[in-house]
Amino acid sequence: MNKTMIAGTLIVIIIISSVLIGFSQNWFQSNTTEPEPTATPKPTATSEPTPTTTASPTTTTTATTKPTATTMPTTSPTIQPTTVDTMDLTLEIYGNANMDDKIDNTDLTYISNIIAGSKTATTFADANIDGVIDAKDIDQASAIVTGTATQLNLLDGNGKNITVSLPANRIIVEYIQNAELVRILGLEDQVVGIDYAVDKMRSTYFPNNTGIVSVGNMNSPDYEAVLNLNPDILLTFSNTATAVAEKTSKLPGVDVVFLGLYYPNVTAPEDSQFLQGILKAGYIFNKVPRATEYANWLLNLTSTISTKTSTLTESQKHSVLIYTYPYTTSTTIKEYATLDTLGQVCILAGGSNVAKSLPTYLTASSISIEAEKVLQQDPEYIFLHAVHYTFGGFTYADPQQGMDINDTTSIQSCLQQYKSQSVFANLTAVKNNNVYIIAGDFRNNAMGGVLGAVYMAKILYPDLFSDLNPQAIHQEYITKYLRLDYNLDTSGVFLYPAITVNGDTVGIPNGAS
Ligand SMILES: [Ca+2]
Ligand SMILES: [Ca+2]
Repeated sequence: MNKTMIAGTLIVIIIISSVLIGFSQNWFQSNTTEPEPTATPKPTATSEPTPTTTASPTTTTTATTKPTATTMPTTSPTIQPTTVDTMDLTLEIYGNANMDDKIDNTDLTYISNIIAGSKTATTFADANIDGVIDAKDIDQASAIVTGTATQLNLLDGNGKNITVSLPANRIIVEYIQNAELVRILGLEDQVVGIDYAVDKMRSTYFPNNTGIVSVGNMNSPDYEAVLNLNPDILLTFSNTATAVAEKTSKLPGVDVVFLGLYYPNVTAPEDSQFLQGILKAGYIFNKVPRATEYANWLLNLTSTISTKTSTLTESQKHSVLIYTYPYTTSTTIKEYATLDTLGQVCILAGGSNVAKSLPTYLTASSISIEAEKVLQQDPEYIFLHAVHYTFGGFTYADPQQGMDINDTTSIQSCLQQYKSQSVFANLTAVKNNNVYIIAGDFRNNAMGGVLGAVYMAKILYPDLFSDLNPQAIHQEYITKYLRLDYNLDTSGVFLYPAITVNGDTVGIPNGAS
């Protein structure tokens, strides 16, 4: 073969490999957080765009860095770092020349040393990404440190190079995670637009910002409405490079940013795009101390749980089935696996996922099996994850749960209905009343699965976690980080049946049943 043929062959191999890796890591699935209506036709089944499979070129952009959008399969909890500073995390912002978790004066020195020849150039040393490392990069890194940069060059949650113009004052947010993150960072008054799901929760999240405009469901936003708001930045929750590129092309002058909140990776924080996203948002919005404080709070909680659950032997672990609440009459269920937040939540909380015996457990977000096969798996605990408002623009009426719900009638009746099905009636979990419906918040809020792990750990191992109070942690999140006037003693349906902790009802309002 001549050189051209060899080069051509290599390119074909690289493209095919990229596509295969992409499929194996679900990079092309746009909708995995959403319950997927299957058997019975529902309005959403036809209105949801099918996951795109034509996204191959964009995956090559990740080749220059570590594969950030992936999650590292872990099957057992391991003891984890308690702060950003003590973990092996490289903040993916250009200017972070010494490749640690922040940009500070040590990076300015590092760039000087690279210019002087005493240090080797690093991936993020070229702060202004012009291809050379010189005094201009010191200027840019210095401007980042002082909060005066007019642009920020970074990798997004898919590992793709992006440039954000600063300051980013007018913000549009898509989906719950981004909405809560802007509250955590104190940016709620800068929000000018929201998607369908956040619009449904606007009185909860933005009680004082009445001028916010809904721009429609995030999968097919009203681009004209977006542009009319004259936003600086759109924090998208579309998790594929293709979808982000499409939004970018349709929104000239708007920085479309996927922070990576889709990928919490609570079992391996060093690889968590979610944590990266929080820190990156700190730099984009000039809120670095607050973002770091919040990331540390999450890490500390994760560490508290993993320190205990990592002591459990396999025989001490309770077996767990976790999947989406069955919104349809399908006889197939999709068990969450290691690439999904809830699969990771189960591992962190010390659960032994019954899906682990299935062939694709380590490489899938979820695995479909026939419901009747669950009898063979016979889990000790079942967790059914519910979603109220989808990012496809649909509201599931029942079971009603979440921050904007106080009445347990719907969730109670859904649980009874579930347990009465003949296919499940003989399961150990059903007979022992260990079936729980859990709120969308446990997966889709800005705690990135940590809240779900807190509740699940308490349910599975009440003795091991005797001093852990899920409601206290949940309330701390709402009061200290979301800064909302909201009391879990009187509001919200998050866990059904509720549990009792130190005589207090946890999961539903006091007095509800
Ligand atoms: Ca640094
Ligand atoms: Ca440069």
